[in-house]
Amino acid sequence: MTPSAAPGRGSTLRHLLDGDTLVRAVGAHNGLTARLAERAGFEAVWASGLEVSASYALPDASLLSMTQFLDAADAMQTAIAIPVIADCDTGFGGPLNVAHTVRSYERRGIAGICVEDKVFPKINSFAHAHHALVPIEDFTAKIKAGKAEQASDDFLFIARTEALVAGLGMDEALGRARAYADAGADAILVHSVSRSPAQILSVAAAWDRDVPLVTVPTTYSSVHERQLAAAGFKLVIYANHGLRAAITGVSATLAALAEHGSGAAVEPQIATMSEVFELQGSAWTYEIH
Ligand code: SPV
Ligand code: MG
Repeated sequence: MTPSAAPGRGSTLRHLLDGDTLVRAVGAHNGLTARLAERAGFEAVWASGLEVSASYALPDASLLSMTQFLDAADAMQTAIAIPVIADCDTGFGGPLNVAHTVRSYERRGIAGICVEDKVFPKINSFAHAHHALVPIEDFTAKIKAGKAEQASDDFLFIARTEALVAGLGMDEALGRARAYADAGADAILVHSVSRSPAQILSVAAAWDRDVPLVTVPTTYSSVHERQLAAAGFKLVIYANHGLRAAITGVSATLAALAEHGSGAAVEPQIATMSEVFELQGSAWTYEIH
């Protein structure tokens, strides 16, 4: 069976989240980077808004359209057999937009989406700026509209609160997380941009709903998966590590190429054409005459 014909990516993701082990997702922005994530052994791919925006050399600030994000997620899900979780930022508008988003992503076979409680247009959580949130009732209305729209029970709706990113404190973060779980979200992501995992570990310690918790340890990268699993997290998302590796690797290679004036200078450190063909699923082998 080709990856695009594989059934039920949402059900695969649900099954993984029901299990005892921490599920690991990694960020990607196109079919190739999704395939690299799958090849590295991750169980899911995060169709990262930051990565997709960066792939257009644009800021992560609600600049791309829903269709552009959807096409990117579709290319990823088509390339791989593991589930894609699509970062849908604020859901591209109000409850009607969220319902349309759910319908559109589900129809394209994507396993699930994540929607956050920032005001549209949003800016990336790492931006040193004011992060405004919509009122709780506005966001629970989006969750309910999205959940009411899905055609199968399998599609996953992850609700994300930016309360800690906005500096609103633990009570606000937990209050919002509980309200979102009670509104029907399938999993909750409490985002944090703290340097220390302490904040996020406190969230897990206080969590009192039977809804899985998701974490994105970008700034608190010192934390180990063992700690996250022991704290009760079900899903860890390494949101942008592939993108950052690509920037470093491509920059170093192109700088060396520019300096040496010969492809031979970089040949040992770049993928072979055979590997490129293999990643493309090419039906032929590479031949040099
Ligand atoms: C993304 O990868 O686009 C995310 C995670 O939403 S973060 O960049 O930390 O906001
Ligand atoms: Mg994002």
